[in-house]
Amino acid sequence: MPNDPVHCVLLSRTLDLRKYLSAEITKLEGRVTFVDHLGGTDPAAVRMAVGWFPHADAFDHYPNLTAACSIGAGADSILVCPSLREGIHVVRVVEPAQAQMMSGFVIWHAIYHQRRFGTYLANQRERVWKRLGQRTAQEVPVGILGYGAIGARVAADLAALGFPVKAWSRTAKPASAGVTGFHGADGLAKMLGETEILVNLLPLTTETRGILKADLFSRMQPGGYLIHVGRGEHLVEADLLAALDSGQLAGAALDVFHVEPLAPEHPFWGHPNIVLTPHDACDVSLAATGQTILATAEALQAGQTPKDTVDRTLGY
Ligand code: NDP
Ligand code: OXD
Repeated sequence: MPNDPVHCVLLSRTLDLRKYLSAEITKLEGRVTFVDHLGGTDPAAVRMAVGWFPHADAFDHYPNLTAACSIGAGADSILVCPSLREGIHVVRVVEPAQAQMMSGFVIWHAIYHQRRFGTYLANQRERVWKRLGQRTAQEVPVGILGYGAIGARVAADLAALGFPVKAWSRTAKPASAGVTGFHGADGLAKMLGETEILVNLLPLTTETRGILKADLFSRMQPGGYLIHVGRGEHLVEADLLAALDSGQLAGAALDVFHVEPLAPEHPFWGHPNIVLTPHDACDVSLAATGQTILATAEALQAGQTPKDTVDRTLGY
């Protein structure tokens, strides 16, 4: 006997999820029934949600909801929702293809810094013919904050290109080719002292909010470069501007911001040493999101904990 479709409510105050997920909603018909928030469906029939920045009281409306899927790798936009009660499984999307795309994005910025493309672009605008000198990848040490699904791929790819790579995680990791692992506060201090390019791939949690600040920048090698693709709230924006002004950092690549979209008057836009992108390093594919939603619905029907459920006590 096939199971009845699982009712899944779409919860977002920033995105039209019905439009965003339309192809997957059609594909999953018969297995998952998608309903709109406060759209007239019996709230007691709703078993799960798919969400991205849900309204503050969203979960209060659905007494039998036991799982909420993010549409991204990070689940922080759901975890911070005040109405998310105990016992709701929060699920994120883990997709190797996203890790590969993120890696390409980080590599581009690492080489931009190593080969001084920012200066070449500025010189071109002024018609200046000037050779700037060359450094091999081996001369440019990289530190990665976050050695998880994405950080591990980025670390391995940068190491394969010849960069000396160090990666920092919460728990100790086994040694792996070309990448030295660090963990804990001492590990971070040690890694930073040997880091010129710092890549942020941490999840946003109570422990990591505001981690990119003056003290951290001051412990990196002078003239360093920040590649920030985690979450906007990891960064103390004024501290970044001060580190760029003092030359402690030579530049920064920023993909995520406290407030998105970034306000037109924000100083980051016009800064000569910042390259910014609109939270576009790499989305998970819609197909992967659809698979996560379906797998979560099937787990609920089987009475199991969904795959890729985050640890709510750790916040990722
Ligand atoms: P994972 O959960 O797989 O990895 C997280 C890593 O961070 C783990 O290595 C974990 O350590 C480490 N970590 C967490 N907390 C701490 C801490 N307090 N101290 C030290 N290390 C810590 O996440 P993903 O790799 O899949 O994604 C990382 C983040 O990247 C996402 O949460 C999201 O914010 C961001 N992202 C941004 C995108 C963009 O377009 N800009 C796209 C996709 C993701 P341990 O291994 O010990 O658990
Ligand atoms: C994600 C993102 O978390 O796109 O996947 O930021």
